[in-house]
Amino acid sequence: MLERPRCSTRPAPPLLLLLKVKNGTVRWTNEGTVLHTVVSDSGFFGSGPLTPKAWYEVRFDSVGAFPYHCNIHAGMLGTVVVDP
Ligand SMILES: [Cu+2]
Repeated sequence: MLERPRCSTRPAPPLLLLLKVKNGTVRWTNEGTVLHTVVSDSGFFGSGPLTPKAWYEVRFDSVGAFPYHCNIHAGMLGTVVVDP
């Protein structure tokens, strides 16, 4: 378990999804007004449709880069980067 991973997004944080990191867990919160999803490009994790204000959490136990996207909006991309 990584206690303090440094997480960031590339190339830009997905609009309307707020990234919050605590104790190795990343939480995405839908700050918009329409549905979004958070789906790992590799299938490692995936949320269902998130309604406004709904959130989804994933705990990262290994270092690496984890690209993800929104299934609903093609331009919504991000990468969680977990450093040792
Ligand atoms: Cu979306």
